[in-house]
Amino acid sequence: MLISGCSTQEFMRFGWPDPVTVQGARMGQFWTGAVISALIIGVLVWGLMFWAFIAYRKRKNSPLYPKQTKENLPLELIYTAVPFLMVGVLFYFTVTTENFALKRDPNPAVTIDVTGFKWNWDFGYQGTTAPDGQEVHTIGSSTEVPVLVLPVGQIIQYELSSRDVIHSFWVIDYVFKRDVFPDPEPNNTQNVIQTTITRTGAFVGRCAELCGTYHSAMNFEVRAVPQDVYDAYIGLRQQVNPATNDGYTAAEALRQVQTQFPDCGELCSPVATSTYPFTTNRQAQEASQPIAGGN
Ligand SMILES: [Cu+2]
Repeated sequence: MLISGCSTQEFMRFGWPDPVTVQGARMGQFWTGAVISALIIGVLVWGLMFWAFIAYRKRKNSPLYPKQTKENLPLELIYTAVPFLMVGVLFYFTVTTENFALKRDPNPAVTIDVTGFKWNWDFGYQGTTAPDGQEVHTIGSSTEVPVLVLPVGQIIQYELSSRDVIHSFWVIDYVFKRDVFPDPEPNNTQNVIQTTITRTGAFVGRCAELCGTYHSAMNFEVRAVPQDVYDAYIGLRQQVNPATNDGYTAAEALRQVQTQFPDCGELCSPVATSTYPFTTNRQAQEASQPIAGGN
């Protein structure tokens, strides 16, 4: 265990992924606390067990049956009260962590309309106007993974809805997912979530609710960039691209941003870098990837 090469920071996460959001970090603290408390209780229980095994082991002159005892009121009260106390403490931290992760600020910096459909995602930036008069949209297709460009350090609101069946919005590095319903807010479900991303990067997102044939193709990417890069990107998306005489697509805008911010590099890649489109043509897929040993 000691030489397996974990850093202390990694070790103290006890398998929790390195979070990229404020909410994920808070949930990670709860996880670490819960594991440490469980280990303390575990050591206590194991200790008592092994002490009993050794102290009361069978000896040469042991009686056939150990002395039978019954009814110890103080002891019974303690072993009823202590588990209640432990459940209570876990319950308290569960509720406060949940409240923190689901807290909604009334004034998010960016609000995204997330629409799941069979079988991709459509991301609309509220409060923006593309040259066609509509909200700026990034829509995925079977050949292009949609890249959702977002600023770091800001409160981002996601308003989730579906055009057809139930999907699930899951960015793995957020350590959080939420189902996406065709009819928002039925049965008191809350289809609005917020996150604050703490570092730049490309984070893969997936649909986490089996929704049909090409469910596995519903990949997307969150591209968390510095505020000035985001401002340049969203500014371009609202302009006409002189090269095409049409609004800038997400890829065209990213390529343009890459020239404005030479340091941005891979972070401003016009295509997704954390995942890739799936081949949806089954025959072509079989032809290009013959199954080993099969025919
Ligand atoms: Cu789906």
